[in-house]
Amino acid sequence: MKRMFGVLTSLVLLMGFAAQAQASLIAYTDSSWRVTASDPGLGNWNTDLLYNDSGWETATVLYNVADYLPGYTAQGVWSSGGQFSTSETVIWARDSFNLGSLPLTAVLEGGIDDDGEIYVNGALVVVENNGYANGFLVDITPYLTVGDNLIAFRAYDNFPVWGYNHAAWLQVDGEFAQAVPEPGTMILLGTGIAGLIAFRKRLGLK
Ligand SMILES: [Ca+2]
Ligand SMILES: [Ca+2]
Repeated sequence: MKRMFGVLTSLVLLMGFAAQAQASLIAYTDSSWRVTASDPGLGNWNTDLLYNDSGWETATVLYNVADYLPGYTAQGVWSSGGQFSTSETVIWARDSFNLGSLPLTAVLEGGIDDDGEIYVNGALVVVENNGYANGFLVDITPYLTVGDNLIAFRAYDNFPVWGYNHAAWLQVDGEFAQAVPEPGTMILLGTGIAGLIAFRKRLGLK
């Protein structure tokens, strides 16, 4: 009976292992992003990983999103003019991230004060043009690729009635299939398989 329990446990472990997904933070706005308040024009700033953004500045961090939404890693960013600049009311921003494998799911979440567009590897994935600050959440899984990925956005403040309080943040959270089981799981699986073999022998199976 004990052995039977061991076999059942090993089967449950095997099933759990097969279905396991590992949550992972893929990208988020912080001071490492490249930002400019000067219109880059109709270039390839939002489509080309190799676009030369050496003339751009590093993002100015305005606040930690976690101060308002616990659990988030992203930071609210803008150009060096800061959150209340009357001259830098539009920014262009970009960053890249590397994926060793494709995630099972990847969700882009964030907020812009007030509007803008977000691109992932050149694909337009978010269009914000409702005229006020708001958040968004979109599945970007189909747009990702193994290797380097480009994420870029333009954000603009179009609601001066309430002040030029511009800011933007985004975060990409993914779930990956767990490719390598942890050592502890390996031992448990090994024990389970040994138990399964012993159980089959007891039943006269080879
Ligand atoms: Ca908006
Ligand atoms: Ca605003």
